[in-house]
Amino acid sequence: MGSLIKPILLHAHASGPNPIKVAITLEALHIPYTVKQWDFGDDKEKGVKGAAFLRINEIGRVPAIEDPNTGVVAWESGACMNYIRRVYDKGNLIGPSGELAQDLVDFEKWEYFLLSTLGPISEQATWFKKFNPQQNDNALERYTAQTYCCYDVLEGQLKRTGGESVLDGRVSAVDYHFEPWLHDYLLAGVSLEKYPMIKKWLGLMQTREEVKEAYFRIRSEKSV
Ligand SMILES: N[C@@H](CCC(=O)N[C@@H](CS)C(=O)NCC(=O)O)C(=O)O
Repeated sequence: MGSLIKPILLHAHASGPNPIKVAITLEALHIPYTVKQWDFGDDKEKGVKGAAFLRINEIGRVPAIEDPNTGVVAWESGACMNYIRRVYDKGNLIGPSGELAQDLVDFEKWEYFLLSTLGPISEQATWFKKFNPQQNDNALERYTAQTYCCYDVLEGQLKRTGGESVLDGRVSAVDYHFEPWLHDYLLAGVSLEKYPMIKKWLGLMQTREEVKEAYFRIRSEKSV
């Protein structure tokens, strides 16, 4: 499949969980892509908040993708991943495993749970743990507790699936959404001590080729 497709341009930053999710998705489907690394900040040419990048994504956040095969430009990791699945996953390798209404809802509810809850909450825990210039114990406690609530929910689901994948039966794009957020759990100052199924799942995810290759590309590749 890959050889007929022109490389998709993935706008990224070498750190942070969101571009990695898109890279894992592209790797899983063997879609060729190039990575353009941006700096955080407002440098006109190089920064995510600078004029050049704001023309691609007016919110000034990565990831974004540009697909020369269709002319589509997308931002928000969920929109990028769903676009890639709709256009390139014709064999449904990484989408919902069945066609029942419940299968589709299960897929979307875990996807939305990560995008709207676990991701933003653990991002706040990381902010108050590591980056907030003033110590704010109240905010740190709140977001740490909420991060653990999200982990409780994920641990419960992984107990039901045996810890091989978030949804029962096979690894899907839902796992690609979660992996980078759990991968970086230490940044949020939390522990996985009480979460054996998350640990098991994370270990399995990190042995997968699409995951290893995506980290290698995003972490090591220089700007195009
Ligand atoms: N909801 C967005 C979040 C994107 C996001 O926060 N990206 C981070 C990198 S992981 C970023 O670009 N931060 C730079 C900034 O906010 O200035 C998504 O899922 O794509």
